[in-house]
This record gives sequence, C-alpha cells and structure tokens, in this order.
Amino acid sequence: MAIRSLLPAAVLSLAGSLAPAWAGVTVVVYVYNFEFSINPPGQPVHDAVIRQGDTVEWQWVHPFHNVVASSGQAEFFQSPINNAGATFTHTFTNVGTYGYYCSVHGFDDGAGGFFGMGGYVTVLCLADFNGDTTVNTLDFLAFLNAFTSDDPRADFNGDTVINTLDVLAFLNAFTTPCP
Ligand SMILES: [Ca+2]
Ligand SMILES: [Ca+2]
Ligand SMILES: [Cu+2]
Repeated sequence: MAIRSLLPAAVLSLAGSLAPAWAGVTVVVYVYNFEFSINPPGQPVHDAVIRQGDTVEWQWVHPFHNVVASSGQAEFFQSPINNAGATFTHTFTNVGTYGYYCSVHGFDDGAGGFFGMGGYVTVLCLADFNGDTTVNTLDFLAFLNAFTSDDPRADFNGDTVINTLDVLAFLNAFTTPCP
C-alpha cells in the first residue's frame, strides 16, 4: 500500500526531471547592406521571431555595422562596429518586441524603435505555440495538431525526437505563467 501511495509522486517527479525546460535555439540574423534579416542577401527581409530563452546570433555579411538595442526596453545589448565574418549574440529572456539599430546608419527613436537601419526581435512566450502573443487553448490544440502530424515544431524540448517528453514539456510551459 505504501508503494502505491508513493507511486504518483514518484512518477510526477520522474516526469519533471525528464521534461527539462526549453533549452533554447539560436536564430541567425544576417547583417548586410542596410538590413537586418533572418534571410541572407537576395531573399526577403524578415525580422526574427523567437521564443523565451532563444538566442539571436547576428552574422556580419558586410562590414561597418553594429547592433544597439533601442533605449528603455527590458533587454539591452550592444555590439562593436564589426567586420564581415563577425558574430554577436544575445539571449532573450523577456517576452516582448525589441527594437535595435545600427548606430552608423540609424538611430534610436527613444521609444523602443529606431530610424534608418534597424530591426526588431519579437520574443514569444514559450507556450505561445501559434505565435499570436496570447497563451490559450488554441496553443494547446495547435501543439497537439503538430504532435499528431509529426510537425518538427512539436519537438518542444529540442532534443530532435518527438515523443511524450515533448507533451510534458509543452504542458510545463503551458501551466507556467508567462512573464
Ligand atoms: Ca497563442
Ligand atoms: Ca523532443
Ligand atoms: Cu550600419
């Protein structure tokens, strides 16, 4: 009997230890011409949309640019003026949209945005699976849909395998309030 009453706690504890928090991925943003883009030169220019705990790695295709976060935001980052081939990283822990600019070819607008050469990083709550900036049952349904259709995005814990650990990881995120 004692074993039986202990089992649920043991199982829950095991599930918790097997479902680690999102380790984060690295998303590349290319720096070229007067653009910041997740696509390399010659393709459409798009800002990065990431999740809490992810890292943006800016890669300099062209020289004489830098990356400076616009003032007054929850995240701050600033790179040197770099040469081609350089990289700069920042890991985002706060949900929100963050403006940044190149201080050689743009400037801070003082309100989380910029003039001239700049871009945005949008950081979504971990459980905001459909990326609409709200966490609700639609995200749960979207995750289940991805899970049952073997969508790579269902690899929620980022270990390259889609299994029940991803369901546990998603549920952990879903039940954790998003800051
Ligand atoms: Ca959502
Ligand atoms: Ca996985
Ligand atoms: Cu620049």
